[in-house]
Amino acid sequence: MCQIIYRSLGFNENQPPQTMAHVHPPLPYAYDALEPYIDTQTMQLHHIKHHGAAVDNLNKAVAGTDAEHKTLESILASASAYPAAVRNSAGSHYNHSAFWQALGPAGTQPTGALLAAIIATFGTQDALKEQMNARAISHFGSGWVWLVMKDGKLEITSTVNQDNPLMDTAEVQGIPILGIDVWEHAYYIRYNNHRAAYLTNIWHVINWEEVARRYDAAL
Ligand code: MN3
Repeated sequence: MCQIIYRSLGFNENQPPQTMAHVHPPLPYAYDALEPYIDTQTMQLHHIKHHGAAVDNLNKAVAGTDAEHKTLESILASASAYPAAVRNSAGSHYNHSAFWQALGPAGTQPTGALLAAIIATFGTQDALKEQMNARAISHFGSGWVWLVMKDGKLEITSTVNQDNPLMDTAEVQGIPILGIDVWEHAYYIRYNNHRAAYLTNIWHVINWEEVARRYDAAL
C-alpha cells in the first residue's frame, strides 16, 4: 500500500540510485489558484521557501549516510532510526507534497466510496470538517491534522512538527488520506492568529477527487 502512496505523489522508486536525490515537485496549479481562501503570497512562501528548504535539508541530511539511497517512504517507515534532521525534513517533504495535491481550485465534493465512508463514520460531511477542525484548533503548537485509514476505517489524528502517520513513531499509524498543515506559516499572512478562520476556509479548496483517489487506493 505504501508503494501506491509513494507513486501517487509523483515519486519514482525505479530511479537508479545515483539519481535518488529528493526533488521538489512544482505546485500542480497557479500560486493564486486558491484565492481568496489561501492567498498567493502564502502559497509562494510556503511552496517555494518552506517546502523547498525541506527538500534541500533532506538531501543534505542524508548525504553520505545509509539513508542516501533510501526511498522517502522507507525513511518515514523507519523514522525512529534516523536523526531529527532526517525525520523532520523527510516528513516535511512528504507532508507538503501530499498537501499541495489535496488542495485545488474550489468546487469539488466527496463522492463514491469516500463519501459513503464519511457518512458511515462521522454522520455527515460537516461533522467530519467540524471534528478535524476541532482537533486542529486544540493542537498545541505546530503540526498537522490528519484523516487516515487505519484498520480499514477512517480516523482523525494529529502529529507534532513534521511528523506524519506513516512514521513508526506516530501515536496513530495509518494511511494518510488528507493532511492539513496547522503551522502558523500556512495561514498567518492572511489570517494572523485566527487558526479557526483558516480552517473554516480551507475546506473550500480541498481537492476531493484527489482525496477520494487516495481513499480508493487505501481500500
Ligand atoms: Mn507547511
